[in-house]
Amino acid sequence: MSTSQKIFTLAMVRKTNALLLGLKKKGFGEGKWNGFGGKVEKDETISEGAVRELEEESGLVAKCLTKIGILEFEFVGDPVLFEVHVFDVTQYEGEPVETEEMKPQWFPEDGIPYEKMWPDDILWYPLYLKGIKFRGHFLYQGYDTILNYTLTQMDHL
Ligand code: 6OG
Repeated sequence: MSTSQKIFTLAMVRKTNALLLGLKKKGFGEGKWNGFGGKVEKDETISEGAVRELEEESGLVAKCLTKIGILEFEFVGDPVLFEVHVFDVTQYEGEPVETEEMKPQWFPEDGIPYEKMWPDDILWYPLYLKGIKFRGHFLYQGYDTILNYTLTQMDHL
């Protein structure tokens, strides 16, 4: 079976002991809290895509980004492999605003709403929160069940 790959970004915004998540109001992942991101366009780098999507979805302008993880998602019956590049946004300008796509809200690090998030998040957030880089591969059946996965700590990405 031929597979195609789609490249996505996911920007994680953090301040002391709190994490900014957005409630996705429409489209893929609707109703779930997540970081901010989307599909990388043909004419931009992955980092440029991460900056653009963060601004479109939250109003924040990233000033410093660090790549912290790469996540691959496969869905049973779907030949598309999703590759999501995860960035830690350590400096930004602006205040979060609600947009057409996302409703932003700060959550304390010990109050992350995992039950209303993609089920992979509870697996890799502990690494992210500790500052450990990672690479993961997840096989989903539907949008709620992970059939199997691998998650590896990385020195470099
Ligand atoms: P748009 O449809 O908004 O891009 N994304 C996922 N994030 C997590 N945490 N887990 C998943 O498990 C995900 N699948 C996709 C990538 C979709 C946004 O959602 C992320 C993008 O930031 C399956 O353009």
